[in-house]
Amino acid sequence: MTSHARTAAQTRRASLARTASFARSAARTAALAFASVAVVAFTSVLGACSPGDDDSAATHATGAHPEIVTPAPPGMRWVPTREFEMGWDGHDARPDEQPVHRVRVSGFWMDSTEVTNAQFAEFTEATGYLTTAERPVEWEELAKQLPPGSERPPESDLAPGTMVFRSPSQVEGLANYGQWWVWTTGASWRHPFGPESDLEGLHDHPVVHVSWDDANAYCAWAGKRLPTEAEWESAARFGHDGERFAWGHELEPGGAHRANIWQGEFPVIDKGLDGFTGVAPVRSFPPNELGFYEMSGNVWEWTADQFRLDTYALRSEALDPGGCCVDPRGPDSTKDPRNPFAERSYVQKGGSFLCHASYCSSYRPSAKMATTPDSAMSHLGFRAVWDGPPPAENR
Ligand SMILES: [Ca+2]
Repeated sequence: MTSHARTAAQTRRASLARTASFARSAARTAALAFASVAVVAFTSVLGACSPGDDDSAATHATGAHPEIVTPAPPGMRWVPTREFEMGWDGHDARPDEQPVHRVRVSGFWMDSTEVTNAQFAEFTEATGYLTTAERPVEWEELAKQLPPGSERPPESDLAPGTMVFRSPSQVEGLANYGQWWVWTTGASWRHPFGPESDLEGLHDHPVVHVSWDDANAYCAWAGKRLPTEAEWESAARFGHDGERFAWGHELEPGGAHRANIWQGEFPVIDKGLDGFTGVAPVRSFPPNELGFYEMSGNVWEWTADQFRLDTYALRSEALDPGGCCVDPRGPDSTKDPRNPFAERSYVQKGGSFLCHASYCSSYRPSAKMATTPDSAMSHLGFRAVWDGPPPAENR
């Protein structure tokens, strides 16, 4: 076994170790611990709406009654009900993006930015919540996610930790992601680069190293939820339906960088020509027409939908010719070749600062990844949706 192969095996084992912690964490988090907290927090959020918050959709007074303020939490934007072609069939489309099919997505509120470290800190300070990466793994749970007869990994692999991106000096091909993803004991959202790192200067960065379970726990506390993939894509594509990128057909229109992605040789050299190597603060790039920032690049964002490679094929087969799928949700079960033993795997959207055309052009709005609900990584965050009433002009 080569050193790279050993690295990959260790990485995989550690990744599966995180997978196994899901059942425990799910039992301890969103469904139970925060249901009551959410009510209190949500009331607080509503109370925070004020005309002085110039970044909030909540400040949008109606034209007819300027004294009436839309009761949305701060920092959220409205996505109107609309139809669009979901998916992509261009030259770089992957099987899970096809076939393109028409969907109708009802209006909804969504965070204008990825949830930041400062916002996530409010949640943990209010609740004492520990993320998946901050808790040790129970071998009994891990074993359920592994092939029968799997040996117990060493204790070091069961200690709290998460997957940290580390740019290698060289790589042997791009198939073995263990060359740049390193299981790091002591890393977490509070210590994003390892146990010696902290959040100094990073409070306006998107929170990372949060699992799907963690994201849902935050959402429950905030009175929100994760977007469906269709909702996310509706917001991301707005104004540019049928185009390759969220801003048009060109990656760098007029030479302008529109997202925090990778320039150079992935994963060895990131030239940072877009202004950033690594995660960028939220609002670093222009928002789209609806006011959403960083819908492409920066960090991947969890959605509520489970993953199947054939989700769109099955959906399209169920439609009449020329039909439209209304408010589609993900499948009821997972079928993820990347995580064959996982009971569940959830879709992520938007791509990250690691995305490069040579490896994954996943900053396209139809592109996606998927991982198990307990996975946490350096480039994975989320934003939330709120099921409140539409702004007055949409009623
Ligand atoms: Ca960059």
